[in-house]
Amino acid sequence: MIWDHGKETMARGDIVRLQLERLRTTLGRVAIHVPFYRNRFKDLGFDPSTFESIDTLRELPFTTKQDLRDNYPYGMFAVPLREVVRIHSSSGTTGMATVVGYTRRDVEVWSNLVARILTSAGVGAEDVIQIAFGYGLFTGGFGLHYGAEKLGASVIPISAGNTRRQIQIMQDFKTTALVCTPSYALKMADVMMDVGVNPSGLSLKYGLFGAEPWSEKMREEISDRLGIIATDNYGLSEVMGPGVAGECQECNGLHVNEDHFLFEILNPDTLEPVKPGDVGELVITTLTKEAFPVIRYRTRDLTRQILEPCPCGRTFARIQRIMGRSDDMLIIKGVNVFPTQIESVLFDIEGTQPHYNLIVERENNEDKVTVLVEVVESIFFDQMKKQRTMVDTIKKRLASELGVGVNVKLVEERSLERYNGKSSRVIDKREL
Ligand code: DLL
Repeated sequence: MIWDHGKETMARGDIVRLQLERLRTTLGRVAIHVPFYRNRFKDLGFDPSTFESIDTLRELPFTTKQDLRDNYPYGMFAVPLREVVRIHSSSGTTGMATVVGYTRRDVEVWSNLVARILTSAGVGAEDVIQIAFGYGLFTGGFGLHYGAEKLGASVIPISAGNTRRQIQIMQDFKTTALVCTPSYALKMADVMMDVGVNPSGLSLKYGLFGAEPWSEKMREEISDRLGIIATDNYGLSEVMGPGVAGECQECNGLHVNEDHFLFEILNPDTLEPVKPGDVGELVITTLTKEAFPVIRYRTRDLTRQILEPCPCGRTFARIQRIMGRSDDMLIIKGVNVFPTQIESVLFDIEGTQPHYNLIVERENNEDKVTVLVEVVESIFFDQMKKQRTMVDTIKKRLASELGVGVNVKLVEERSLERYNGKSSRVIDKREL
């Protein structure tokens, strides 16, 4: 099923034409209504009414999180507050939060885009969707909620936390689709085991997970343990929230809603486009947002475009799952490492649990990483020799996969923190 067949299967030429038309309108609107953009355009001598080709966008400057902070709270809004019907805020995990607004039409578009993502993940009007994202300033709860209602599904707005109750409700209300962060899904699987609930006795069929980076191995783990099709969906508050991109049931990359967002993938150092298919930073321009349009917003998220057409029939370009944020990248002896790469290796080693922390310290101007990984009881309480063999195995596998060595420490099952929302597995002890 495709939610918006007319749009989601458009021919490339039509997509580009629509993008150009919408881009021209957006540039014109921000030039009139947002002093930040008006001044920038003036300094550049750029007149949006002469905008003829999408390539020209590259001549415009980026919008960064700092720009949004400098204009806190409402300086980047393109409409008066009278027209704003909703306000959300980014999670502020990397500093001061930013504030975003939506007009009634923005909320309508948002709901439709999330309905697309739910549909592409296999969910329909007959489904019972348990939304275990936080409701509040975070866009996850309300974003998915409005999309699920638009779809006509039965929505359980349970929000995050109180895991035993989540499981009880899942049983009683016969939830068919679970929506939360991947780390929370894993926690639910653990708690199900604790309380003796067998996931195969539940009605769950689908899991839509997002809001944080996760690996392919983690997808396998969640799918196997909960017996569901687990799909990835991506978004960010500054651009809209969830609904920017989502996977179809091919589970091989996320379709970007290209009729509403123009994406570029750039080399984060040179800020030039990468070669098609190469990894780079995602930069997004909104094409239809009324209250909070952004031009060339630097997401800091790293991904690559998947160039092959998707068998599902959707023509919107696909991006690979987000590897991580450029700010989360560790540089160990000059080698770039993402936490999700470490996760993939750990998930593959028998005896480890899919729970880990990375402690990052700085020694002689280099990052030093210690991986704390939970191991099953039988290993943790076993003789030293077995433990040492396990540490060696993990170290070797990590070294061969990452191309650089890290320290490894085994910890007892269930000793590391579990997360209801976005996980924070990196414990940064560097004084930068
Ligand atoms: O996390 C929006 C969202 C809610 C997306 C629910 C999907 C589902 P923020 O709190 O502003 O918004 O955080 C945005 O989270 O720049 C990425 O670094 C990360 N992120 C979001 N989705 C994914 C994903 C929401 N599927 C930031 N994979 C983004 C990896 C993700 N990282």
